[in-house]
Amino acid sequence: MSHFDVIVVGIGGHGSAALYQLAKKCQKVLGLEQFSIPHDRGSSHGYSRIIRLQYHEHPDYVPLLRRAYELWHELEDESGQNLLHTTGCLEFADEANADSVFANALASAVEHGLEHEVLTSEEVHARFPGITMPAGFKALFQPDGGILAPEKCIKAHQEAAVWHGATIQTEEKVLSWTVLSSGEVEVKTAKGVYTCSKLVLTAGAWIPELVPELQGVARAQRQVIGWFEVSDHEAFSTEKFPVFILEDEELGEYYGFPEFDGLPGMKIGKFYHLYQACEEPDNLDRAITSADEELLRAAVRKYFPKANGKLCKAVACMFTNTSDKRFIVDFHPQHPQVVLCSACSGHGFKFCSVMGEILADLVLRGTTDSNIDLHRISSLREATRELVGRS
Ligand code: PYC
Repeated sequence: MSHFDVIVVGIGGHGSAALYQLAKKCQKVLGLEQFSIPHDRGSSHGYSRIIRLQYHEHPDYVPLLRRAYELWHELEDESGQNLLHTTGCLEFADEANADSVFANALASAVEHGLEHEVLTSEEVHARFPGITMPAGFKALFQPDGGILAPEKCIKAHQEAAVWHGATIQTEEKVLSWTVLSSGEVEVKTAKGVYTCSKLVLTAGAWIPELVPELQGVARAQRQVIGWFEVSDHEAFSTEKFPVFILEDEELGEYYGFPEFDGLPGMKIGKFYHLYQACEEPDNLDRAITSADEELLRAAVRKYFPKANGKLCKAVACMFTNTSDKRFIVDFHPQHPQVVLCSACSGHGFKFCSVMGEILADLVLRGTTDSNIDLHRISSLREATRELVGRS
Protein backbone atom coordinates (compact mmCIF):
# COMPACT_ATOMS: atom_id res chain seq x y z
CA MET A 1 0.00 0.00 0.00
CA SER A 2 1.43 3.44 -0.92
CA HIS A 3 1.94 5.99 1.82
CA PHE A 4 1.96 9.78 1.31
CA ASP A 5 2.58 12.72 3.61
CA VAL A 6 -0.63 14.29 2.36
CA ILE A 7 -3.50 13.20 0.11
CA VAL A 8 -5.70 15.89 -1.46
CA VAL A 9 -9.16 14.76 -2.57
CA GLY A 10 -10.74 16.83 -5.36
CA ILE A 11 -8.34 18.58 -7.75
CA GLY A 12 -10.48 21.53 -8.78
CA GLY A 13 -9.76 25.15 -7.93
CA HIS A 14 -8.85 24.78 -4.26
CA GLY A 15 -7.44 21.25 -4.41
CA SER A 16 -5.03 22.04 -7.26
CA ALA A 17 -3.77 25.09 -5.33
CA ALA A 18 -3.32 23.08 -2.12
CA LEU A 19 -1.49 20.32 -3.99
CA TYR A 20 0.85 22.89 -5.54
CA GLN A 21 1.63 24.59 -2.21
CA LEU A 22 2.25 21.26 -0.47
CA ALA A 23 4.45 19.89 -3.27
CA LYS A 24 6.42 23.13 -3.32
CA LYS A 25 7.06 22.63 0.40
CA CYS A 26 8.62 19.22 -0.35
CA GLN A 27 5.71 17.08 0.82
CA LYS A 28 5.12 13.69 -0.77
CA VAL A 29 1.60 14.41 -2.03
CA LEU A 30 -1.07 12.51 -3.93
CA GLY A 31 -3.96 14.30 -5.62
CA LEU A 32 -7.07 12.21 -6.33
CA GLU A 33 -9.70 13.48 -8.76
CA GLN A 34 -12.85 11.57 -9.70
CA PHE A 35 -13.08 13.22 -13.15
CA SER A 36 -10.46 14.77 -15.46
CA ILE A 37 -8.52 17.98 -14.70
CA PRO A 38 -10.08 20.41 -15.35
CA HIS A 39 -13.65 19.17 -15.80
CA ASP A 40 -17.12 20.64 -16.25
CA ARG A 41 -19.06 18.56 -13.69
CA GLY A 42 -18.73 20.84 -10.64
CA SER A 43 -18.21 24.53 -9.93
CA SER A 44 -15.00 25.59 -11.69
CA HIS A 45 -15.82 25.72 -15.38
CA GLY A 46 -17.23 28.40 -17.68
CA TYR A 47 -14.02 30.21 -18.79
CA SER A 48 -14.24 33.23 -16.47
CA ARG A 49 -14.48 34.10 -12.79
CA ILE A 50 -14.57 37.51 -11.15
CA ILE A 51 -11.65 38.66 -9.04
CA ARG A 52 -12.05 41.90 -7.09
CA LEU A 53 -10.45 43.57 -4.11
CA GLN A 54 -13.46 45.43 -2.70
CA TYR A 55 -15.77 42.96 -1.01
CA HIS A 56 -19.39 43.78 -0.28
CA GLU A 57 -19.82 40.41 1.46
CA HIS A 58 -17.53 41.42 4.39
CA PRO A 59 -14.46 43.66 4.70
CA ASP A 60 -12.49 40.84 6.35
CA TYR A 61 -12.12 39.17 2.96
CA VAL A 62 -9.91 42.02 1.69
CA PRO A 63 -6.58 40.93 3.28
CA LEU A 64 -7.15 37.42 1.91
CA LEU A 65 -7.75 38.94 -1.51
CA ARG A 66 -4.56 40.98 -1.41
CA ARG A 67 -2.62 37.77 -0.80
CA ALA A 68 -4.68 35.93 -3.45
CA TYR A 69 -3.65 38.54 -6.03
CA GLU A 70 0.04 38.12 -5.08
CA LEU A 71 -0.17 34.36 -5.39
CA TRP A 72 -2.04 34.45 -8.72
CA HIS A 73 0.74 36.68 -10.06
CA GLU A 74 3.36 34.24 -8.72
CA LEU A 75 1.56 31.42 -10.54
CA GLU A 76 1.53 33.51 -13.73
CA ASP A 77 5.30 33.93 -13.39
CA GLU A 78 5.86 30.24 -12.69
CA SER A 79 3.61 29.03 -15.51
CA GLY A 80 4.51 31.76 -18.02
CA GLN A 81 0.79 32.34 -18.66
CA ASN A 82 -1.57 35.28 -18.32
CA LEU A 83 -4.25 34.02 -15.91
CA LEU A 84 -5.61 37.29 -14.47
CA HIS A 85 -7.02 39.89 -16.88
CA THR A 86 -7.64 43.31 -15.33
CA THR A 87 -10.83 45.05 -16.48
CA GLY A 88 -11.88 46.91 -13.32
CA CYS A 89 -14.95 45.93 -11.33
CA LEU A 90 -18.18 47.93 -11.12
CA GLU A 91 -20.75 47.30 -8.37
CA PHE A 92 -23.98 49.23 -8.66
CA ALA A 93 -27.31 49.58 -6.91
CA ASP A 94 -29.96 52.06 -5.88
CA GLU A 95 -28.21 54.74 -3.83
CA ALA A 96 -31.09 54.80 -1.33
CA ASN A 97 -30.38 51.19 -0.29
CA ALA A 98 -27.96 51.52 2.62
CA ASP A 99 -27.28 47.76 2.71
CA SER A 100 -26.66 47.25 -0.99
CA VAL A 101 -23.70 45.71 -2.80
CA PHE A 102 -22.72 49.29 -3.68
CA ALA A 103 -22.80 50.56 -0.08
CA ASN A 104 -21.04 47.53 1.35
CA ALA A 105 -18.39 47.41 -1.38
CA LEU A 106 -17.70 51.10 -0.77
CA ALA A 107 -17.42 50.49 2.99
CA SER A 108 -14.86 47.72 2.40
CA ALA A 109 -12.88 49.93 0.00
CA VAL A 110 -12.80 52.80 2.50
CA GLU A 111 -11.92 50.57 5.46
CA HIS A 112 -8.97 49.04 3.59
CA GLY A 113 -7.82 52.14 1.71
CA LEU A 114 -8.47 50.63 -1.73
CA GLU A 115 -8.24 52.79 -4.81
CA HIS A 116 -11.81 53.43 -6.01
CA GLU A 117 -14.19 55.89 -7.67
CA VAL A 118 -17.89 56.50 -7.05
CA LEU A 119 -19.72 57.11 -10.34
CA THR A 120 -23.15 58.48 -11.24
CA SER A 121 -25.36 57.01 -13.97
CA GLU A 122 -24.19 59.65 -16.48
CA GLU A 123 -20.54 58.92 -15.71
CA VAL A 124 -21.06 55.16 -16.03
CA HIS A 125 -22.80 55.57 -19.37
CA ALA A 126 -20.10 57.89 -20.73
CA ARG A 127 -17.32 55.54 -19.67
CA PHE A 128 -18.94 52.15 -20.21
CA PRO A 129 -21.37 52.46 -23.15
CA GLY A 130 -22.57 48.86 -22.78
CA ILE A 131 -24.18 49.66 -19.40
CA THR A 132 -27.47 51.51 -18.84
CA MET A 133 -27.68 52.36 -15.14
CA PRO A 134 -30.92 54.00 -13.93
CA ALA A 135 -30.86 57.52 -12.45
CA GLY A 136 -30.65 57.28 -8.67
CA PHE A 137 -28.19 54.39 -8.82
CA LYS A 138 -24.57 54.74 -7.75
CA ALA A 139 -21.60 52.66 -8.84
CA LEU A 140 -18.31 51.80 -7.20
CA PHE A 141 -15.46 51.30 -9.67
CA GLN A 142 -12.39 49.45 -8.38
CA PRO A 143 -9.61 49.36 -10.98
CA ASP A 144 -7.98 46.10 -9.78
CA GLY A 145 -11.04 43.97 -10.54
CA GLY A 146 -10.89 41.53 -13.40
CA ILE A 147 -11.21 38.02 -14.75
CA LEU A 148 -9.53 34.76 -13.83
CA ALA A 149 -9.63 31.97 -16.41
CA PRO A 150 -10.61 29.05 -14.11
CA GLU A 151 -9.73 26.09 -16.33
CA LYS A 152 -6.31 27.62 -17.09
CA CYS A 153 -5.70 28.41 -13.40
CA ILE A 154 -6.44 24.82 -12.39
CA LYS A 155 -4.23 23.43 -15.13
CA ALA A 156 -1.41 25.82 -14.16
CA HIS A 157 -1.60 24.75 -10.48
CA GLN A 158 -1.78 21.09 -11.52
CA GLU A 159 1.27 21.33 -13.81
CA ALA A 160 3.28 23.30 -11.26
CA ALA A 161 2.39 20.75 -8.55
CA VAL A 162 3.60 17.90 -10.77
CA TRP A 163 6.77 19.85 -11.56
CA HIS A 164 7.40 20.07 -7.79
CA GLY A 165 6.94 16.31 -7.44
CA ALA A 166 3.20 15.74 -6.80
CA THR A 167 1.53 12.54 -8.01
CA ILE A 168 -1.93 13.05 -9.51
CA GLN A 169 -4.44 10.33 -10.36
CA THR A 170 -7.60 11.20 -12.28
CA GLU A 171 -10.81 9.24 -12.93
CA GLU A 172 -10.37 7.79 -9.44
CA LYS A 173 -13.25 8.41 -7.05
CA VAL A 174 -12.63 8.31 -3.31
CA LEU A 175 -15.13 5.96 -1.69
CA SER A 176 -14.19 6.39 1.97
CA TRP A 177 -11.53 7.46 4.43
CA THR A 178 -10.84 6.20 7.96
CA VAL A 179 -8.53 7.32 10.73
CA LEU A 180 -6.48 4.28 11.83
CA SER A 181 -5.41 3.60 15.42
CA SER A 182 -1.91 4.82 14.41
CA GLY A 183 -3.41 8.24 13.63
CA GLU A 184 -2.71 7.80 9.93
CA VAL A 185 -5.58 8.08 7.47
CA GLU A 186 -6.55 5.27 5.10
CA VAL A 187 -8.17 6.35 1.84
CA LYS A 188 -10.10 3.85 -0.30
CA THR A 189 -10.86 4.60 -3.92
CA ALA A 190 -12.51 2.61 -6.69
CA LYS A 191 -8.97 1.61 -7.78
CA GLY A 192 -6.87 1.23 -4.65
CA VAL A 193 -6.08 1.90 -0.98
CA TYR A 194 -3.57 4.51 0.23
CA THR A 195 -2.45 5.86 3.59
CA CYS A 196 -1.37 9.35 4.52
CA SER A 197 -0.37 11.36 7.56
CA LYS A 198 -2.71 14.24 6.64
CA LEU A 199 -5.79 14.43 4.44
CA VAL A 200 -7.15 17.52 2.65
CA LEU A 201 -10.75 17.38 1.42
CA THR A 202 -11.57 19.87 -1.34
CA ALA A 203 -14.42 17.97 -2.93
CA GLY A 204 -16.80 20.87 -3.71
CA ALA A 205 -20.43 19.76 -4.01
CA TRP A 206 -19.39 16.19 -3.10
CA ILE A 207 -18.08 17.19 0.36
CA PRO A 208 -21.13 15.83 2.29
CA GLU A 209 -20.43 12.35 0.83
CA LEU A 210 -17.00 12.47 2.49
CA VAL A 211 -17.99 14.40 5.62
CA PRO A 212 -21.53 13.38 6.56
CA GLU A 213 -21.47 16.00 9.37
CA LEU A 214 -21.80 18.60 6.57
CA GLN A 215 -25.04 17.15 5.18
CA GLY A 216 -27.58 19.97 5.32
CA VAL A 217 -24.80 22.45 6.13
CA ALA A 218 -22.99 22.52 2.76
CA ARG A 219 -25.79 22.45 0.21
CA ALA A 220 -25.33 22.25 -3.55
CA GLN A 221 -27.58 24.39 -5.73
CA ARG A 222 -28.07 24.48 -9.49
CA GLN A 223 -26.61 27.61 -11.10
CA VAL A 224 -26.95 28.72 -14.74
CA ILE A 225 -24.88 31.25 -16.66
CA GLY A 226 -25.60 32.56 -20.13
CA TRP A 227 -23.75 34.38 -22.92
CA PHE A 228 -25.95 36.91 -24.76
CA GLU A 229 -25.14 38.14 -28.25
CA VAL A 230 -24.07 41.79 -28.33
CA SER A 231 -24.78 44.34 -31.09
CA ASP A 232 -21.64 46.40 -30.35
CA HIS A 233 -18.50 44.34 -29.71
CA GLU A 234 -16.38 47.34 -28.73
CA ALA A 235 -18.80 48.30 -25.94
CA PHE A 236 -18.45 44.77 -24.50
CA SER A 237 -14.69 44.42 -24.94
CA THR A 238 -12.40 43.97 -21.93
CA GLU A 239 -11.15 47.53 -22.52
CA LYS A 240 -14.63 49.10 -22.36
CA PHE A 241 -16.65 46.81 -20.12
CA PRO A 242 -15.65 45.87 -16.56
CA VAL A 243 -16.75 42.81 -14.63
CA PHE A 244 -19.84 43.84 -12.68
CA ILE A 245 -22.18 43.05 -9.82
CA LEU A 246 -25.56 44.75 -9.77
CA GLU A 247 -28.40 44.74 -7.32
CA ASP A 248 -31.96 45.35 -8.48
CA GLU A 249 -34.70 45.57 -5.88
CA GLU A 250 -37.12 43.45 -7.92
CA LEU A 251 -34.87 41.22 -10.01
CA GLY A 252 -32.14 40.43 -7.47
CA GLU A 253 -28.34 40.35 -7.70
CA TYR A 254 -26.51 39.62 -10.94
CA TYR A 255 -22.87 39.40 -12.00
CA GLY A 256 -21.20 39.39 -15.36
CA PHE A 257 -18.30 39.77 -17.73
CA PRO A 258 -17.28 41.35 -21.04
CA GLU A 259 -16.77 39.23 -24.14
CA PHE A 260 -13.66 37.25 -23.24
CA ASP A 261 -11.18 34.79 -24.67
CA GLY A 262 -12.77 34.60 -28.12
CA LEU A 263 -16.15 33.47 -26.81
CA PRO A 264 -19.00 35.58 -28.25
CA GLY A 265 -21.52 37.20 -25.92
CA MET A 266 -21.73 39.06 -22.63
CA LYS A 267 -21.75 36.50 -19.84
CA ILE A 268 -24.24 36.93 -17.00
CA GLY A 269 -25.44 34.96 -13.98
CA LYS A 270 -27.85 35.63 -11.13
CA PHE A 271 -26.63 34.87 -7.64
CA TYR A 272 -28.31 31.67 -6.45
CA HIS A 273 -30.34 31.55 -9.71
CA LEU A 274 -33.69 29.79 -9.06
CA TYR A 275 -32.66 28.46 -5.62
CA GLN A 276 -32.90 24.87 -6.91
CA ALA A 277 -31.33 22.38 -4.51
CA CYS A 278 -29.17 19.70 -6.10
CA GLU A 279 -29.17 16.80 -3.64
CA GLU A 280 -27.09 14.56 -5.92
CA PRO A 281 -24.29 16.41 -7.68
CA ASP A 282 -23.82 13.50 -10.10
CA ASN A 283 -27.37 14.10 -11.33
CA LEU A 284 -27.29 17.87 -11.79
CA ASP A 285 -30.00 18.90 -14.27
CA ARG A 286 -27.94 20.39 -17.10
CA ALA A 287 -30.81 21.07 -19.53
CA ILE A 288 -31.34 24.83 -19.96
CA THR A 289 -34.97 25.93 -19.83
CA SER A 290 -36.81 29.05 -20.98
CA ALA A 291 -37.22 29.97 -17.28
CA ASP A 292 -33.41 29.92 -16.92
CA GLU A 293 -33.02 32.15 -19.95
CA GLU A 294 -35.77 34.57 -18.94
CA LEU A 295 -34.31 35.06 -15.46
CA LEU A 296 -31.01 36.19 -17.00
CA ARG A 297 -32.55 38.11 -19.89
CA ALA A 298 -34.64 40.25 -17.50
CA ALA A 299 -31.44 41.91 -16.26
CA VAL A 300 -29.86 42.02 -19.73
CA ARG A 301 -32.92 43.85 -21.10
CA LYS A 302 -32.91 46.44 -18.33
CA TYR A 303 -29.20 47.12 -17.81
CA PHE A 304 -27.43 45.94 -21.00
CA PRO A 305 -29.84 46.56 -23.92
CA LYS A 306 -26.99 46.23 -26.46
CA ALA A 307 -26.52 42.62 -25.30
CA ASN A 308 -30.16 41.61 -25.69
CA GLY A 309 -29.46 39.37 -28.68
CA LYS A 310 -29.81 35.62 -28.95
CA LEU A 311 -28.60 33.34 -26.16
CA CYS A 312 -25.33 32.12 -27.70
CA LYS A 313 -24.52 29.61 -24.98
CA ALA A 314 -25.65 28.64 -21.48
CA VAL A 315 -24.26 26.13 -19.01
CA ALA A 316 -25.35 24.72 -15.67
CA CYS A 317 -22.95 24.31 -12.77
CA MET A 318 -23.27 24.21 -8.98
CA PHE A 319 -22.80 26.58 -6.08
CA THR A 320 -22.22 24.78 -2.76
CA ASN A 321 -23.61 27.13 -0.14
CA THR A 322 -23.48 27.54 3.60
CA SER A 323 -26.29 29.25 5.50
CA ASP A 324 -24.37 32.54 5.74
CA LYS A 325 -22.75 32.34 2.27
CA ARG A 326 -19.26 32.12 3.77
CA PHE A 327 -16.76 29.32 3.17
CA ILE A 328 -15.81 26.31 5.26
CA VAL A 329 -12.03 26.23 5.88
CA ASP A 330 -11.08 24.34 8.99
CA PHE A 331 -9.96 21.11 10.58
CA HIS A 332 -12.46 18.27 10.62
CA PRO A 333 -14.46 18.58 13.87
CA GLN A 334 -13.27 15.18 15.17
CA HIS A 335 -10.01 14.55 13.31
CA PRO A 336 -7.28 17.19 13.37
CA GLN A 337 -5.28 15.32 10.72
CA VAL A 338 -8.07 16.10 8.23
CA VAL A 339 -8.46 19.61 6.81
CA LEU A 340 -11.51 20.79 4.84
CA CYS A 341 -12.10 23.53 2.31
CA SER A 342 -15.44 23.32 0.54
CA ALA A 343 -18.74 25.08 0.28
CA CYS A 344 -17.46 28.39 -1.03
CA SER A 345 -21.00 29.64 -1.64
CA GLY A 346 -20.43 30.65 -5.26
CA HIS A 347 -17.77 33.28 -4.63
CA GLY A 348 -14.72 31.19 -3.79
CA PHE A 349 -12.74 30.77 -7.00
CA LYS A 350 -10.80 34.03 -6.73
CA PHE A 351 -9.49 32.81 -3.34
CA CYS A 352 -8.09 29.48 -4.60
CA SER A 353 -4.50 30.71 -4.69
CA VAL A 354 -4.55 31.92 -1.08
CA MET A 355 -6.64 28.99 0.15
CA GLY A 356 -3.96 26.66 -1.23
CA GLU A 357 -1.45 28.44 0.97
CA ILE A 358 -3.79 28.39 4.00
CA LEU A 359 -4.53 24.67 3.59
CA ALA A 360 -0.80 23.94 3.39
CA ASP A 361 -0.30 26.04 6.56
CA LEU A 362 -3.01 24.14 8.43
CA VAL A 363 -1.54 20.80 7.35
CA LEU A 364 2.09 21.62 8.05
CA ARG A 365 1.96 24.12 10.94
CA GLY A 366 -1.48 23.45 12.43
CA THR A 367 -2.23 27.16 12.08
CA THR A 368 -2.16 29.99 9.56
CA ASP A 369 -1.25 33.69 9.70
CA SER A 370 -4.23 34.50 7.45
CA ASN A 371 -7.44 35.37 9.23
CA ILE A 372 -9.97 32.62 8.50
CA ASP A 373 -12.24 33.30 11.48
CA LEU A 374 -15.23 33.89 9.18
CA HIS A 375 -14.79 30.42 7.72
CA ARG A 376 -14.34 28.26 10.80
CA ILE A 377 -16.97 25.61 11.43
CA SER A 378 -17.67 27.22 14.82
CA SER A 379 -18.60 30.54 13.10
CA LEU A 380 -20.87 28.64 10.77
CA ARG A 381 -22.60 26.99 13.70
CA GLU A 382 -23.14 30.42 15.26
CA ALA A 383 -24.57 31.76 12.01
CA THR A 384 -26.79 28.69 11.67
CA ARG A 385 -27.98 29.13 15.24
CA GLU A 386 -28.72 32.80 14.52
CA LEU A 387 -30.72 31.84 11.44
CA VAL A 388 -32.63 29.18 13.29
CA GLY A 389 -33.25 31.61 16.17
CA ARG A 390 -34.71 34.19 13.79
CA SER A 391 -37.12 31.86 12.01
O1 PYC B 1 -17.52 36.62 -6.32
O2 PYC B 1 -17.70 38.01 -7.90
C1 PYC B 1 -18.00 36.96 -7.40
C2 PYC B 1 -18.97 36.08 -8.02
C3 PYC B 1 -19.61 36.23 -9.15
C4 PYC B 1 -20.40 35.13 -9.34
C5 PYC B 1 -20.24 34.33 -8.33
N1 PYC B 1 -19.35 34.92 -7.53
